[in-house]
Amino acid sequence: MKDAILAHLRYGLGKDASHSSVYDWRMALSHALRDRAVDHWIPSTQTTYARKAKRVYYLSMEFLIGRLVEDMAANLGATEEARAALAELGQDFDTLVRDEPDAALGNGGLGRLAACFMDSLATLGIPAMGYGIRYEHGLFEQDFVDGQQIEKPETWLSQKHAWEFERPEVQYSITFGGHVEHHDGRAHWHPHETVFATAHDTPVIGWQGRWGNTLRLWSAQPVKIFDLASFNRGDYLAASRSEALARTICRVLYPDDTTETGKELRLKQEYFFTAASIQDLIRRFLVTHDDIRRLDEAAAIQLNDTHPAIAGPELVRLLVDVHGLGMGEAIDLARRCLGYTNHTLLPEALERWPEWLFGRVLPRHLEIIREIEATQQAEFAGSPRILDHGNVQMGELAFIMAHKVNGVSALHTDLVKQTLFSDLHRIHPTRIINQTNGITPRRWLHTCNPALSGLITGAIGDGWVADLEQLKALKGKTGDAAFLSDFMAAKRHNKERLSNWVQQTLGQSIDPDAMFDVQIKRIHEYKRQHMNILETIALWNEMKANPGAGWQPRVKIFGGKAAPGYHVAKEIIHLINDVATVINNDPATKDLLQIVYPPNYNVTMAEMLIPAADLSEQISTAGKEASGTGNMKFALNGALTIGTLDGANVEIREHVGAENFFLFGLTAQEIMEARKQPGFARATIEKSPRMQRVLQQIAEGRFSPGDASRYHGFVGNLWDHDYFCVSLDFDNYYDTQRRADEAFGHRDAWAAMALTNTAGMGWFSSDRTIQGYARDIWDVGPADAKTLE
Ligand code: DL6
Repeated sequence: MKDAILAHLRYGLGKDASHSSVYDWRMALSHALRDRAVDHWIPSTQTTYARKAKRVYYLSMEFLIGRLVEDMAANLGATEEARAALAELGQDFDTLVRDEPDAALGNGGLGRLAACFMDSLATLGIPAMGYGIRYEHGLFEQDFVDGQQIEKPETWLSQKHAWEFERPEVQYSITFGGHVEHHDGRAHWHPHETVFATAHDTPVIGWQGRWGNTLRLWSAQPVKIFDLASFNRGDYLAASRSEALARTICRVLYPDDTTETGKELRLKQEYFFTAASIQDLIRRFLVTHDDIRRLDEAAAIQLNDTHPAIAGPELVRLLVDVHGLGMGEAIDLARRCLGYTNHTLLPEALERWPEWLFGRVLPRHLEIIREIEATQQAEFAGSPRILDHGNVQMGELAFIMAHKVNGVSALHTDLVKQTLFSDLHRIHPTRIINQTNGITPRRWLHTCNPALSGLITGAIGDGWVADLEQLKALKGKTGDAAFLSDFMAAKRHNKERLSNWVQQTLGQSIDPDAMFDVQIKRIHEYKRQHMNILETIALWNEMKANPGAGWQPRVKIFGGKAAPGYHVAKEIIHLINDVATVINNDPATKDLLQIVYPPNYNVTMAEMLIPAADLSEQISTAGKEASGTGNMKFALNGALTIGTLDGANVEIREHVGAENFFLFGLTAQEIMEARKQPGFARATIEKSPRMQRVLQQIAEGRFSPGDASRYHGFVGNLWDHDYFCVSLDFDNYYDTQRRADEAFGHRDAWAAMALTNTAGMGWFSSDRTIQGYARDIWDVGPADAKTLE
């Protein structure tokens, strides 16, 4: 390892050890690790080709991979070796780990799920490729100025990405616009614009290097660097038009995971990476097979939400226009290859494109969608339409073109059947299935929480890392006082680590003995960060009114970004920061209640916050959070959940036991009923003096001195509208928080509950989820049984 690092430093970076920066050392270490990754990766690819094994193609607009050094070293079993080699060279492994940019190629849960799935696919030895976009700028960087979010461009590619291999030879033409002619019995698409998609491959190595898969991200290149004739005429803009389009397509990740942007560029991004991926997988198929009609035997294509739903029409287009299949036959074959995962019921997140826009960008695909529509209507008269009121509905398209459609938690899947796709479900009653989400135990326990993972390994061996259900063995330890004490010592260690970081980065001092109560996720009204901050104010009021009541000290920790155009979410951020300024500086309560909101929440921050949490806030309006995966990470790391019966909370509660979960709030059914009552919020708030008082304080400017009207709109909306039903759950939430306070006061009982959470979370490994997809959707298995021995 030491020699490899030095060789990369010298020959890869042209540096000698005495003049190398942290960046140089990190690159050298990464490349030394990447060499080892390649030694697992290439044989895996060779085996897949040799056995003509079926591959999974996971198409996703987002892969929220975060930093990779630690992950790669851990999966290769090389962490200690790397640490020791660096120490001999006078370098510190952890410093290099911290130097790596956090690759934020995703918005939140959907993108992080894709990253966890890649880890599990490799660990299980299932041949797979993740396909996505190599964004030049990932999710924006968040800063707070006077308590308000400002967005700055993220720049992870300003340094070289250490892990990737550029593949200039793997390049496809992607075309847009123009018109279609029909002659010689065929369609001829004459596009107006073309860019090249070029592959960049990152190896993804499973636990203990058993298997290696590929994350292939596409970047766009101009078809000609510039048009010399236009340039010579002095028309400089025209000269670089192709270059401009290419640069724009991969420039940014859209910072919004719930609302349709309506932007032509977004449609082009979606088509760009999907078309490149489909061409690529067909080319690969034809290396080992000669009959395209058997594509489904070798390729399972999974659509991560509707963003790549154009894969259906694109595959049909290639099968018909290039490979000469009949339309009906092509549609059937495409459907056998495709699966679609739905991740949300929120109507604003369901993609639809105006037909005129869609037809302008993808004229041939619009024709094909009409054919798909006609075939569906011929077979199932009255079926819901893909083309509806002048829109192309991507949810319906994805559903109709997939042989399986899955939801991401049991409750979500039921709601998909009952609400979103109820008519399609009636027509295709076996198509919708559930695959409850999961998380990779490698990153979300083994690597992010060495204190706890070391303790667990000491007690039950390290088999749990690849077989998380082995954590069940810890249930036998819930009565073992010595083990519980070690378990809480690990938590304490993580809380101290976080407290030190908060002190260093925010200059705020927090007490590691207080309860660390954490809500980290995108800021959204349905996730109800505003209910949390209203409850914080109510608690503060009570603490001031009854100073001698023996209050349990708390640190309320928030983290999360708001979509730049989402006004209310930004207002919630401002309110949290305003409330923090007042409460954190109140001498009467500052030792009892602190609010911490570090800016720029990302995967790396999650890796530090989650192991340090005592209480996990999963408080969405029931029926709105499709699954959640943060909820799983917290419980696995020994936090108790305060939560509603929403998404995967329902299943987490079943696995850890109702007595180890702080449940509150209305059910999804009750929420739907309650909303039907006009004026429900006002009537409820009028009966809650506690909530009334909090709203009054906010409205009077208690937290915005000098700008009393700052939150009038926000408060008015809660009184008169409250679509996300904060009013209906507020008092129950407050009371449940006090139950949590009480429970935290009994440290031994709390420790046993926390350990029961860790012990009960084995089922939520993404390995289990991927086995479910492999069995129920993809019909694939490991290419080489030996890799799993
Ligand atoms: O399935 C992953 C993740 C779920 O855990 C979250 O509950 C859900 O909100 C999220 N959905 C999206 C939707 N984006 N779009 N479109 O990110 O998926």
